[in-house]
Amino acid sequence: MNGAESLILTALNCGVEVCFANPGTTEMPLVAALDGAPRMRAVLALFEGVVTGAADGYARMAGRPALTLTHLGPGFANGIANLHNARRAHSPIVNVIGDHATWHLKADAPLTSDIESLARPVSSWVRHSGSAAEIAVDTSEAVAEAMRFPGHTSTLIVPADCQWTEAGAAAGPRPVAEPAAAPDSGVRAAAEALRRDGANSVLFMGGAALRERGLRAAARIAAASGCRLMCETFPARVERGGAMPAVEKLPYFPEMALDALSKSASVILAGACAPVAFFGYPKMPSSLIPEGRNVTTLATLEQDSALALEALAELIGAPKAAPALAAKSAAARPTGALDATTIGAAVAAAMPENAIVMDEAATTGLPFFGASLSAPAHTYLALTGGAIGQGLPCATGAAVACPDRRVISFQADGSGMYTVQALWTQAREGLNVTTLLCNNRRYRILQVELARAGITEPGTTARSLTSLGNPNLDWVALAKGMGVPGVRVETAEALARELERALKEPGPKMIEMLMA
Ligand SMILES: Cc1ncc(C[n+]2csc(CCOP(=O)(O)OP(=O)(O)O)c2C)c(N)n1
Repeated sequence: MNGAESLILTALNCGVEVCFANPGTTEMPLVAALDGAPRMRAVLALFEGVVTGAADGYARMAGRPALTLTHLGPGFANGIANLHNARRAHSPIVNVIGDHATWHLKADAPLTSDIESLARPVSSWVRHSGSAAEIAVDTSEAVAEAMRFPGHTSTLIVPADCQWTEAGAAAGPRPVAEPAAAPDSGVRAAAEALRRDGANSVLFMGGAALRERGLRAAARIAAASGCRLMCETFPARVERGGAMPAVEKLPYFPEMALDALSKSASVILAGACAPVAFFGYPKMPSSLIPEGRNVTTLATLEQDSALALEALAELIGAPKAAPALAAKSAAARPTGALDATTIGAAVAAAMPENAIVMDEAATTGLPFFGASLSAPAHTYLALTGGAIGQGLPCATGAAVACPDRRVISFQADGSGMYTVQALWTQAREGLNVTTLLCNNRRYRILQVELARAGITEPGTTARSLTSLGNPNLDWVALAKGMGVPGVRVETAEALARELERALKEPGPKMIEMLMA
């Protein structure tokens, strides 16, 4: 067995079964090793941003890492933006990067670069394998580090000669520590805050608190105390709809977020950091918690927030089961032109049970989260790190992880163009992804930001730099060129009809929503 074979077999031994890849010459032994290991599903993506974004989507849904396989420094660098998003989502990922043969590095061949320096900002663990014999143990450690709660990115750099040289046997998995329990003092302090401030408090949640167990405990706490349930503006994963409790999202713009939190005397953090503004604006604070509020940490992101929420529910004597939600009337089907409100309502009304929604719909996506509360049970994924171009790849990875679930890729046009190649991977792998493309032919958020900065009459250049017209993008044609059938709609009625049809058919589909 050579080093490359020991890497793939060790990864399999550790429960890693998917490799999103865009390889080159320095990864040829690994490609050959994948050829000999059919249990490892190898998925080709035509840009490294798709490779890493797909690994993020896979990890969020599977709860375990995929491998990414990229080529030297430049190939890996193409994938960094989505690794940044994955780091913010705390997704477990194991990056494997080929490097030149050890003895060839000093020749400074054209593709030589400092791979470790590129990897470090997006990896909690980086190792350059020193020999073929070490690769198995290195791989096992990389997987264990990725699985360390709440999830991390490991990067293993493997020189080509270490891959092709004879190695020892593959390694087995290393034990992964359980998440740390939150201290009792935090539970007691949160109970005290709820006793004092009751309905004037907010339970602000992120991470594991937004999964089913945490949300059920949060609903019990809200029933007993009257507190408000809120989540991060861009959560990695939330269970929503069906029997899940009503959780509000903290608004994006700082004025609105400060206003939302100003109504409460206490903010209790569960699996989330204290919220900060996405950007600094003149005369605006970084913190989104208004001054004078009481901030209590029930559980940090690194601690078991679901367990802490259950302990808090017990301590305050909350009802044993989450109260039943008021019966929801079926959402009314919108009619007429397509805007953010009609699109949000139409999507929420058409969603099947157990769907996965990847929301990179940017400004068009805003009303959807509220509307989705009345949809059947589903999983909601957001763009966590603000680096756009994550939606189509993440939806792709989620569909690989969950072949039995329908994935709705709710996608803004400008962001979609960064990693549009993901559609080709969806077609090739036959993935059940329905892309709902919000074609507003502009970078609308940037136009909003210009207006917020007081530039109400942007000049020719500012208008040109925030417009996607001239020429207009034809998304049905783009999708068709990558093997994904598509249709264009211009009304809410047509959207509802096409979405219903697409969700019954196997394989990927593009619905281009031409907005008013
Ligand atoms: C990697 C990266 N590059 C650039 C930006 C800056 N940026 C933020 S939003 C945006 C445009 C978003 O436009 P679109 O996706 O069409 O959504 P819309 O605002 O129209 O709803 C850009 C360029 C970013 N956030 N990330």
